[in-house]
Amino acid sequence: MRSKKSKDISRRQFINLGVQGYTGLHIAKRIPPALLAASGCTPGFPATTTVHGVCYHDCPDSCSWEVIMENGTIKDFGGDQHNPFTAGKLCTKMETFPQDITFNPDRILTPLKRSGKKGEGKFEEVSWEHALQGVANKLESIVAKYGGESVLPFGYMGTQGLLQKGAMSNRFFTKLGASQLAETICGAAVITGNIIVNGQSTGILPEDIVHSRYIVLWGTNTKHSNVHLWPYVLKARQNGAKIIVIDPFKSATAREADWHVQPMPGTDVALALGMIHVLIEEDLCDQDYIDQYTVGFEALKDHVQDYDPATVSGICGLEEAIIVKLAREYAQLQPSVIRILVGIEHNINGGDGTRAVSMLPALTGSWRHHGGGLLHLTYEMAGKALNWERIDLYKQLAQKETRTINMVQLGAALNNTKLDPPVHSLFVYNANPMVTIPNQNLIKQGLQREDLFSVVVEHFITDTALYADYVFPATTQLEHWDVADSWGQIYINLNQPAIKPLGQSKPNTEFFRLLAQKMGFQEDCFKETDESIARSLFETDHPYMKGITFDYLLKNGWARLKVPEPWLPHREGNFGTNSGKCEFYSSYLEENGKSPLPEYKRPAISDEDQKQFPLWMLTIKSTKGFHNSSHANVKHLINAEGDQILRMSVQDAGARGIAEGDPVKAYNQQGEVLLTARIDDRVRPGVVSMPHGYWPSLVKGGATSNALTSDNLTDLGGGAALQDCRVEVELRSKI
Ligand SMILES: Nc1nc2c(c(=O)[nH]1)N[C@H]1C(S)=C(S)[C@@H](COP(=O)(O)OP(=O)(O)OC[C@H]3O[C@@H](n4cnc5c(=O)[nH]c(N)nc54)[C@H](O)[C@@H]3O)O[C@H]1N2
Ligand SMILES: Nc1nc2c(c(=O)[nH]1)N[C@H]1C(S)=C(S)[C@@H](COP(=O)(O)OP(=O)(O)OC[C@H]3O[C@@H](n4cnc5c(=O)[nH]c(N)nc54)[C@H](O)[C@@H]3O)O[C@H]1N2
Ligand code: SF4
Ligand SMILES: [Mo]
Repeated sequence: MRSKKSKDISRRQFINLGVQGYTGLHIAKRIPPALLAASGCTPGFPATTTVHGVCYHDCPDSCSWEVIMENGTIKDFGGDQHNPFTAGKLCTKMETFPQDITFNPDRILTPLKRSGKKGEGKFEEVSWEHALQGVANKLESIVAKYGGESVLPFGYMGTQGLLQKGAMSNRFFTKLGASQLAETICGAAVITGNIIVNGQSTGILPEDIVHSRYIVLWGTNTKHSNVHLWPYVLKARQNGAKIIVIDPFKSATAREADWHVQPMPGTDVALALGMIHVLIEEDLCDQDYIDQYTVGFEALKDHVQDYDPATVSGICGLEEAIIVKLAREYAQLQPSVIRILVGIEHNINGGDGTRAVSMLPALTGSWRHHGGGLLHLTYEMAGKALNWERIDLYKQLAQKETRTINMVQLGAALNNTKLDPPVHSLFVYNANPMVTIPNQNLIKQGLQREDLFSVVVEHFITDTALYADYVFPATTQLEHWDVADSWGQIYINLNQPAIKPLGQSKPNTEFFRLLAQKMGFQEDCFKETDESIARSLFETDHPYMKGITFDYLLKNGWARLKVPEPWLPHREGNFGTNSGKCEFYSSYLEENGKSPLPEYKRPAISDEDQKQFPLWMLTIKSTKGFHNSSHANVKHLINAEGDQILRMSVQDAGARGIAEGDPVKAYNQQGEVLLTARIDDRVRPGVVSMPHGYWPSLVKGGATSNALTSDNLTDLGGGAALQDCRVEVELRSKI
């Protein structure tokens, strides 16, 4: 989530809850002895030691963990009991992380070279020396022939640790003069939308939600995707707060809410503008706050004339009374807070939807109250506090500004022979685009190209790795150093290796260090060790970092940034925009040919397509066991989830003669997916949903969620409009 793109956006200015019990597992008993031996752990260590670490997943919680080592083996593993945010508990899927990932018998432990056809999954084991030389030779010839930009790095948030995510790879690819990747699949549109209005994406602190009295979880499935925020939300409810969920899907969170508002997907912008209409009509705004700290109110007032409750009701499919009630309660029950993550963004109205929603706290003056305002991201805090110059050191290696390719359109880029130069080499690390990027079939077609040289650095033979020419074995979080900030809370963590790398696996950083050597890159920065990079990040005198040193974290694992509290970022304005105010009206967007005020855009679908593919398909992170595509190869988790299911309403199922448990096919121009029908009230008529994360090679039909999604972009930020997806569904025979 926090990534280069978000920093660019701000630069361009546009834009204990009580310990719940230590649930660590007695790992040593469960891990096959052969694998333990492979970890280099030999009995005979003198005492029990605790090694501090942090979860590496792209998740707002960034949980701190403890690895209890005894006699050199992992005795116990679990959430840190002392860290108030982690509160001694990891999420269900991560409690068994050592067995499921680090010690999974399917893990790749040597470099592999393709010996069959692309996609066939046939590889031979080769030495590091052989594999690195093979990659370096090929890379040199590709760069000599087509230039550095013909190489596309595709690294994402498989690990969000600051070292293993990009510290060495960014140096490597910048020196090579490779194409750059726009990391837009997650957060691009919401971050852009919020920054345009409020100048930053940091709102209130997550813990402060306990002070809120009206909590709107807008397009976010807190109970599943932000597990450690949920107890704070429940605490607020104990204190008298009302919990509202706005989501076209009856998510696990929506089921627990006091009120679930279920609009049609992609219509949040209209709903928020409708609420603003009511706030203004009924004189529910905080005019004093508006006068002092905002710009463009009069223009907004005129604009929302078009968004009266009757019109909005037609767009969102909600009764007028719902829109009115939501606006009234939101304004009157203070402190009110809106929690947004990424649910709003993945459609063509994603950026404007976020803009409209992000304006609401300034209109009602919610920012004045402790626990009131917007709860969005937190990465900007660590972004200021850590020695970011060290993370950005790679920029000094740039010889020229190279082109940028949007990750959302990977399939198009791989298949576009007219690109100058075409993509001749792809490096994938910390990502599994065959599962997570829209337009799966186009990506597959690109990866099958015989003239594409592809290298994957991974833990497993993922569906992306199946197509690689070389696969390199990466270490997991138990085996390498890292430093983690967070985009969902304000703790900094140091992750120390608890065990030696299994087999011949190496950290991403080491892979790029070794490849740099082979390529003859001479700069000192390619020799820097992980520990040295980690130490350098703490060379800062920023007040948030007072007392938080590398040595402190070595001993304690984690620390909370020393931010001023109570944290009321916009009690008196202080917005990060050019005007210093909350900008309802954006001159920046106007200058750039976009609408200065947020507006609802009807999806551009022809009548013909609408007839052929009438159902709106949501492909969402609704499983308990998977994290995007991660863990979706772990047998007990797959068994617990079962087959890919399609949720549909009684009406839509009836119209197609489909009964509960029937085998069905969902299809559109992009592809088709085989599913099992689940008929219930989780989606409204006209909308269907399926879970995201399954691997094509592990399911019937060989296709998963992103075989149906398109690579259309969002209105702002170049994000993925992947939830703007239409399908038809039909019964298939039960053979
Ligand atoms: N268990 C688990 N936790 C995770 C992840 C995971 O894969 N599994 N992934 C992590 C990542 S990468 C991220 S970014 C976060 C994301 O965290 P969230 O933002 O909470 O994630 P999503 O599940 O993508 O979307 C949340 C909800 O948005 C709804 N939604 C879809 N379209 C719309 C719309 O147009 N309007 C509205 N109002 N709602 C809509 C969906 O139905 C879904 O229930 O979660 C992180 N945490
Ligand atoms: N249809 C649909 N598509 C979506 C979404 C959706 O809701 N619906 N959500 C989107 C969102 S919000 C996101 S963030 C993206 C996520 O997309 P990805 O970043 O591709 O996420 P993952 O599927 O978790 O894949 C991460 C990979 O990194 C690997 N990995 C982990 N640690 C390391 C390491 O230290 N080294 C190396 N080399 N590899 C490592 C893991 O084994 C895993 O295979 O998916 C997006 N795609
Ligand atoms: S995935 Fe999220 S909730 Fe689960 S352990 Fe990791 S950081 Fe915590
Ligand atoms: Mo994400």
